Amino acid sequence: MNTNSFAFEAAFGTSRQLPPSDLPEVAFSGRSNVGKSSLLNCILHRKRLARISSVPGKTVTVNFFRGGGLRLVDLPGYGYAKRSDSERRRFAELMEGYFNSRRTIALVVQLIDLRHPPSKDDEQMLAFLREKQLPFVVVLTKSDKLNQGEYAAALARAEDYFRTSGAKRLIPFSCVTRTGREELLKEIETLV
Ligand SMILES: Nc1nc2c(ncn2[C@@H]2O[C@H](COP(=O)(O)OP(=O)(O)OP(=O)(O)O)[C@@H](O)[C@H]2O)c(=O)[nH]1
Ligand SMILES: [Mg+2]
Repeated sequence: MNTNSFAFEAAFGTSRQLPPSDLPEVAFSGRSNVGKSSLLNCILHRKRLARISSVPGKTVTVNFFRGGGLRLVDLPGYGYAKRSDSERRRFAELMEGYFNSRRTIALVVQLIDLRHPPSKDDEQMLAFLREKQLPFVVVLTKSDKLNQGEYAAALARAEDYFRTSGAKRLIPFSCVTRTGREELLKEIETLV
């Protein structure tokens, strides 16, 4: 897959604006600040294609990146406590609208911070993916933040937790060391 061919396509703030899905889509989902936009930049070898921030709640629209016969979809993160009620409602509407609008979702990449057990919101999202029978992989982010011993323990805990989750694959990942990049790209390439 030629990752240089990807370019920003469009951003949508409400689900009604979403155009019909005319390409297989890979959606990146996860808690706010887990590293979705960073991961997109990392796999596409681009520094600032998707905007990132150390402050949670950076991505507030559904963002489409198109290339290689695919569309990569950067979703706003869930579980950010400091959002207003109206923003929270708009987000819920946007996410539900995205997943319920009969799109060709070839794969959901569900991001979970390797350092922490899945949150209530993560569990809800995983249940939703199973219920909708969407194919998904779990990417365990920020693996560079753990030392060897912590890494081994966290991975063992995650393998145990996700064994029965329905995930096709569990991929430890870091956008600092690029761990997991090739494995995730391979998984995406098999879709086209
Ligand atoms: N050390 C380390 N930091 C990371 C990694 N991935 C992301 N980060 C940092 O985590 C913060 C959040 O990253 P984003 O990519 O903006 O997270 P997001 O999931 O897109 O967040 P929202 O847009 O709010 O949903 C930034 O400060 C990143 O630099 C990683 O693999 N390792
Ligand atoms: Mg983001």
